[in-house]
Amino acid sequence: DVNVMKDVTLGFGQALDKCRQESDLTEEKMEEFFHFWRDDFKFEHRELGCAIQCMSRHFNLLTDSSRMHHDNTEQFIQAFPNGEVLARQMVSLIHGCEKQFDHEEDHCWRILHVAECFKQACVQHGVAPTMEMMMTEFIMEAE
Ligand code: BOM
Repeated sequence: DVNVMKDVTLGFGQALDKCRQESDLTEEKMEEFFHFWRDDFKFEHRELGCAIQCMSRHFNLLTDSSRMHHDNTEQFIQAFPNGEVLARQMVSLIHGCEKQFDHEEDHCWRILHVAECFKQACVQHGVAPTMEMMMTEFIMEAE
């Protein structure tokens, strides 16, 4: 559900700082990772795709061809509270999106398109967290 997705996003977002430099993702292009869920967030910077690739690698969620590693991704999600309720659904949503953009050879662009498609799929399936939830939790974690 939406709460699990909030926790997974914040967990995944922990790798953003580590990946900023190598992906050239400036704070102007994305301040914090949870902005991903803003209604008006634009998926236009290739650097964000590179950053998501780097972040996924950090958690060992990619195969050698920079596609999602299904087992590792399922385990990653299951490690969050109630993660088992979303793990399979998320893997299947991401995989469905990967299939749509498999022709894109540039990994950074492909992953950016997959990420945007994944967000839309989450909204459609009612598992996308609200910005209010994201910000409240983010502030609580910082205190
Ligand atoms: O084909 C490459 C697969 C890349 C997956 C990109 C998925 C979108 C990730 C951005 C949002 C993340 C929120 C939670 C992390 C789930 C693993």
